[in-house]
Amino acid sequence: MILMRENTILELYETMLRSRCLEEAITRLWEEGYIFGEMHLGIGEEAIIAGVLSHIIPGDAIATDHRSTPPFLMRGVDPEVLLLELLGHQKGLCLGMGGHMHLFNQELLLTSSGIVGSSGPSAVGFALAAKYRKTNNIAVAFFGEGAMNQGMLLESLNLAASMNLPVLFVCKDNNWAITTQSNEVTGGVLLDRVRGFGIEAREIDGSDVKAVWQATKTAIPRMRGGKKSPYFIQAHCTHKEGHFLGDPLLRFHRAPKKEFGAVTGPLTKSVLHYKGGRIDKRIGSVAKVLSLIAKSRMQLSDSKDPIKRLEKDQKELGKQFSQIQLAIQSEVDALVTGVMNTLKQEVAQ
Ligand SMILES: Cc1ncc(C[n+]2csc(CCOP(=O)(O)OP(=O)(O)O)c2C)c(N)n1
Ligand SMILES: [Mg+2]
Repeated sequence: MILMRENTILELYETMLRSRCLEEAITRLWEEGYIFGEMHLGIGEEAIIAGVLSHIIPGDAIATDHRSTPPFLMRGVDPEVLLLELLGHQKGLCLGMGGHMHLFNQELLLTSSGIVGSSGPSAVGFALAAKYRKTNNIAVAFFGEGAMNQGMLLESLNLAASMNLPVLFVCKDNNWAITTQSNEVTGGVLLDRVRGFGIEAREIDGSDVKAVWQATKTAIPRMRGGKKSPYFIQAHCTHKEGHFLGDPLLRFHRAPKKEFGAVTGPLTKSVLHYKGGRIDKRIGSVAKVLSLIAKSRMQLSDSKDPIKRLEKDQKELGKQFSQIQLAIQSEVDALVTGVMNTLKQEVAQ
């Protein structure tokens, strides 16, 4: 194990917390109706993004999925420009047309897409360019475990292996793909699948930022070296907001009385409807929905929260953590107030 300096731990904490506070502010803006459409947050995966990106150097490329706010923020995109993008403003990162999912930054070689699995081909392209240009840069692909069943991601693993491309594949495994539990739709063992391509792979606890930092610190120098080769990390995590903000599975746990009728009404109707499948099948489906709601509860637990985990693991840094909390919260508050005031003035003009 490589020794971690106290400063590194504090920097990782600050990076994760800035992302968390910004996404909590985004949650409020979404709830107030300022941000339109579905909103997928990276709350719960901050340790994976922070731990990996802390080893990135200029010229490295990052391709990410629909949970793009943490990687874009942590890679150095101005948070104001990022927030304006989510608000659909023309001064946003992609002129307000990309939303939170379809983003690009040429200077930082940073891209995101809502097409599940597409970070694989993007990262392979970036890595091929780095290889042709004979730089020591790498490309990182972030994706969920659901994407591991997408053909294009498997093709990317194959190409990266056969062409010796320096791609770090980072699978953020929360075991859910929207409302599907991934172990129900995934054959075999993911690491075995990856090793079948001849790619070195390891599994870590993605809620432990120190574990992610260590794993990446070990993997990346080998990828930058003479023998370019891909590497795969499977990092387990939990999304505390479920698939997206307002996730119906979690809404039930948060306000059971209020949601009871909203859930049971349509389910009862679907069982009693005069048309449809056999009654035993219908009852089976209802039981499956109810069991999914019950299982989704575990996502609400704090036990896999990477920020709380670091606070618990490094109790001796409590004082410094508190100072960082105060500073980051006021930084994000000032950012959001400033942006919203500017927008309100623009609307009033
Ligand atoms: C090619 C494609 N198929 C389906 C979808 C719909 N979709 C959006 S997110 C998602 C689940 C992705 O699961 P995972 O990759 O595990 O990421 P997570 O949301 O769990 O972080 C699906 C199926 C899509 N956006 N793109
Ligand atoms: Mg998933």
